Amino acid sequence: MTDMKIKAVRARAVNVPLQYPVRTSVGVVATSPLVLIDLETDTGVVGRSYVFTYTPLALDATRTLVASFGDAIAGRPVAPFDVDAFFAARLRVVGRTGLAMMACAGLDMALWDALAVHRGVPLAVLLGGVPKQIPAYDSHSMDGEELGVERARRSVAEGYRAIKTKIGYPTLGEDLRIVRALRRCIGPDTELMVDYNQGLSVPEAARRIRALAGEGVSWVEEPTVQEDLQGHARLRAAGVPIQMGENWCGPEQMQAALQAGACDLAMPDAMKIGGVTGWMRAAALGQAAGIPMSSHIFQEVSVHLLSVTPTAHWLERMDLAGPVLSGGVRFQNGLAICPDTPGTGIRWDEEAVARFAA
Ligand code: SMN
Ligand code: MG
Repeated sequence: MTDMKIKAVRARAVNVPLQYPVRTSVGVVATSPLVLIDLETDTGVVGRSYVFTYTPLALDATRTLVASFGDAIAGRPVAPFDVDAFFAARLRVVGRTGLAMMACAGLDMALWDALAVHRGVPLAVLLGGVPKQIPAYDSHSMDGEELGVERARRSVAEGYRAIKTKIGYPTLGEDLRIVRALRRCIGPDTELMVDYNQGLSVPEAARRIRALAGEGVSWVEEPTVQEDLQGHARLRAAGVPIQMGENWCGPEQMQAALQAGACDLAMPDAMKIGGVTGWMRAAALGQAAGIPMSSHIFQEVSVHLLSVTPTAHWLERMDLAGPVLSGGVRFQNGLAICPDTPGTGIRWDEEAVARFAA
């Protein structure tokens, strides 16, 4: 019988400023809308996590979902697999997708944090591993040449050995100009990844990727709409490794993509894949397929998850919650340092939470 029960869930909405807006070829994420979750247990331990809603338009609805789903599990054991099965059943008819999956994943991450805190160990240790130092790439945006080069120069100076930029400018010529300017700045030994954020048609993506094939780009991410698995599979022949996964809703969608041969590399999102529980199931798929597996945002939880992922590849460094966190992940010489404190290490800066309350 588990010795810890869920007592109550608190869900708070904040809209956090970003040092750099996340500019993509399909829109701009100007601020970081987050639902902060405090999962209180009957032992006094509190599990913490957050959900990123991409747009403030989804913030209030997601907060409401987290709060109502939290009410539905009050009194149950702090047992993430049990809670996962509960929501899989209760949301079967409506479909555990979109905001509902995000809310469930947020609660899952908080449950795992509570378990680890209760046992006084880092999440990576609770999962059976040891806190590791994970190679991290610095993730930038469609910054244009001047800001793009300035950010790249700073990242290399800070010790990053890989950076990602977002492209999908109006013309292929602009994409190539940016990539070549960044390459001149970072030199031949720093990896360069590009992210199209689903912005191209398959024929246009094939044209652009073939042109990029000579530029030493390490991966092309989400070149076309992420639901088009056959399209992604065809683009693998264009000459640059295809990366995708941040939009897979649950491990089942990862399985479908792998079966379709959609990608050379995988990067599930700790939230959309279903939290810690979803990630661990995805990590098993990644191991069976022998596919390198990187993280997508959620750097605080992902550094623990990649510490126990058999095909761990890169951790994405993109700080979406830092202004409301006290502490967080430390980066040194291009490595994400997994904390050896209990839980995930997520702790709120309550003054900032109040300041950015939505
Ligand atoms: C991304 C897009 C929108 C918000 C955060 C991150 C991007 C990525 O697709 O891979 O970093
Ligand atoms: Mg991406």
